[in-house]
Amino acid sequence: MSRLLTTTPRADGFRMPAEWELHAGCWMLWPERSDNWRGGAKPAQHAFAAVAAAIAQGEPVTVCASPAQYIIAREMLDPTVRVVEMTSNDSWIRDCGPTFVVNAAGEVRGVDWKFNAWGGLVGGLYFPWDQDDLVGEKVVEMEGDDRYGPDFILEGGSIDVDGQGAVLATKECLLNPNRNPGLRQDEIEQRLRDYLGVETVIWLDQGVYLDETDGHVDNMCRFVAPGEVVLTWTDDQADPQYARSAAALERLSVARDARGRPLRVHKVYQPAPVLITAAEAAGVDKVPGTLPREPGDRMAASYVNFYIGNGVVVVPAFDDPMDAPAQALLAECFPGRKILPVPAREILLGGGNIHCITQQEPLGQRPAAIRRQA
Ligand code: KQY
Repeated sequence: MSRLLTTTPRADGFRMPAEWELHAGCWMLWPERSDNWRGGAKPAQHAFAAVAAAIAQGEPVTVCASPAQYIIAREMLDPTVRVVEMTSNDSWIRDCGPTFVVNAAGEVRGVDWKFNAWGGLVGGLYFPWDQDDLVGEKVVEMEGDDRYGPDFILEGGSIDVDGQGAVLATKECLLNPNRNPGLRQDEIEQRLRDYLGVETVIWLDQGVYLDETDGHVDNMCRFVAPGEVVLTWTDDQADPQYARSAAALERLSVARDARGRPLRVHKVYQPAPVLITAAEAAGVDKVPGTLPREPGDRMAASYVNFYIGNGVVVVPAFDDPMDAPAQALLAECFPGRKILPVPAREILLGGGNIHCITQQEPLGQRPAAIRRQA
């Protein structure tokens, strides 16, 4: 039984754990829409299946597929991956799915944010988004967890927590009038405190150049440990990304986390610009109301969009000379985990990357009867 709560996680003693804390599992949505994914989503489906198999090395993975795609997903996904039927508008569960919170006793609850496809009718990426908006509630109900349902638009990729009271976010996204136009910055900060159980909001101005989410922080800068972050970087001052990363570095170098610690910043060099080819663009159906794909468009490629799973870190690979240094850096940041690169161009062509298509569920202390093996 899953109850809708009218209190807040903060008031109830809950907090969002860091992604490196133990998981009960990972949730994904199966891609299929041909106006976002080229070739009827078939290349993306192979990429999603590779991500699911990599994460499944360390924790149970559930992939939600539409009724029309259920059999196909079941066939393409590793047998260790659970497939369940669920309707959605697309496959970005980081953003339309729930954020799980835990308390000191290990109880788990879900926060079911409002979702408007990254801006609704003011620059949003597709219409409608009604089924995506139900995904958070459906996942939390399937897990039998209680849920909070704030009247607040937020995507999971727009925040990143250290589990010890700090959250990273960009003003480009959270203060964008296409998200919560009625709220001031201090009111948005209070929502983050209330629903993530944090104390300190570390604001960056912008995310990655041309990121169609309005600058999600999970593509730009992530915690890798308390007091430690990775930041996407380039030394090329002619690249529009340079000013964005340099401004973020300046901000991070004076920031303190909730426990007063300064942040150690690791620069992760971005790959060379990833441009959509004519053949790739031609494979995407043009539909009014969905962001079009044009040949030569640059996608917001970043290694920072990795998933931290039990025992593994699943990292986007772009067949680029910077792949190996990014993997080496992450291996240093996560000494106890296997670094698993997965070819990610097909995910990037849809507008996001590995972190955007995954959503972790913390282990907590669930009753043994409903606790799957983690
Ligand atoms: O990167 C994400 N978190 C989502 C991107 C959505 C792209 C839709 N075309």
